[in-house]
Amino acid sequence: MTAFPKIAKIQYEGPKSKNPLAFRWYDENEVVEGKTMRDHLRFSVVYWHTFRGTGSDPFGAATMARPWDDGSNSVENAARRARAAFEFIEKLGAPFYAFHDRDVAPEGATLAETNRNLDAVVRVLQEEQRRTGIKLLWGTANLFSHPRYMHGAATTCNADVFAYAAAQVKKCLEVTKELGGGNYVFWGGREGYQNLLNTDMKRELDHLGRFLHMAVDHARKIGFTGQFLIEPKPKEPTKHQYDSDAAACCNFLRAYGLFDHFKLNLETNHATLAGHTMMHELDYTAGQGRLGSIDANTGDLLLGWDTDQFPTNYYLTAECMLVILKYGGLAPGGVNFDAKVRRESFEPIDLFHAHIGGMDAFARGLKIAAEIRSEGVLDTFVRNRYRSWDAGIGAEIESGRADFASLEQYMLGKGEADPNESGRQELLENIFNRYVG
Ligand code: XLS
Ligand code: NI
Ligand code: NI
Repeated sequence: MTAFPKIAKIQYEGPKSKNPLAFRWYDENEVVEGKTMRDHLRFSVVYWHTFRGTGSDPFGAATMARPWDDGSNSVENAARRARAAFEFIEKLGAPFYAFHDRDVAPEGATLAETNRNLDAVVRVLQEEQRRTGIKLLWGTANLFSHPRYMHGAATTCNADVFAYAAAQVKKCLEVTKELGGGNYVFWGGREGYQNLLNTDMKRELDHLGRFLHMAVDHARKIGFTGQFLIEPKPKEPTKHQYDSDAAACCNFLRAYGLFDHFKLNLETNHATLAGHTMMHELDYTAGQGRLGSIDANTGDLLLGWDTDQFPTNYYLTAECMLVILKYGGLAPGGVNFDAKVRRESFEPIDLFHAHIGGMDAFARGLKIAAEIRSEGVLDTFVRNRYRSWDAGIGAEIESGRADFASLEQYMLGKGEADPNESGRQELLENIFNRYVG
């Protein structure tokens, strides 16, 4: 049985191609800045949207046509779906995938039964990984769908639910290790609050810190050496998510002694929900030495929630790649398409169109960013803009040799600061356009 009988392996055909089932920019073997596109971008397909997304929304039922999926909760159906997923990822030519424990295998009546279901599907995943060479970018536990998690998981008011979540993450960590996952992600799920009148925020944050320390300890115990990642998001499903943005995550990690154990998995639509650009979140995080991986998607300017659309905008991808290249890449992280097709795009072929578009947009962004870097116009401008710090008073301040008194002395002698120069924003935007156009 094949899930996508009419589709052959997607090939690179170059920018002039009009074939909707070919890459125009993503040539996995093309070398950019000394590395292949495949190694720069490390594309990953998400299991949850791509193979579990039904197209249902608060106003209507499922729309997706997925002929390989009988809609049942059986382990057999889960196994068949896993094989379809690997056929898709293989034909697409993405080297990685990512999953939540509960989207690969069905929840059972008890934790033990659920774990058995997961083990059964993990065997299929293992087989398919071996057959195709596709690797697991990251695993994660779904600690938000089941009603038991209504008040959160690590930050719930119900200690039993915390214990359940711990058991679930323990198992998911072990499975991620078994499958050779390079990373393990914690997205905050329902870790946050709807109303402070019923919430002990300090206690909840302390519990989250405790939970993540337990995860670090268990990873050490079982010899899991993958990278732990936290994924910031400011709202949805709760009004205020604790991991609201990159800065909040870094502060939380520092406050709870977890900074060295975690990096961040940044998602474009989460950045914009937080009132930031993705470039801001990337630049801030990388500057803190905490850039781990990205969830590639985009939001809609007119909608205020996580619409998780596929990225197609070259400006966005070029901005992302500029920061990623500047800080030396994402490995062992990658570019993970945490994105879903619209509910009106219900045919299996739409999954190909969506991913091909996203991969091409990032490949194009990579090339634009590399060209900008090779010509160095922006770098030169920025370096020159800060030249007052390279010598004289600036160097004294940066090296810690200056204090308020010495700076007062300096300024009393000089009388007035050196004049400012133009920031040239419009010129730089025009220069950026030269590369994108
Ligand atoms: C939800 C998150 C989620 C994580 C994985 O908004 O993006 O999909 O990436 O739990
Ligand atoms: Ni995500
Ligand atoms: Ni998201």
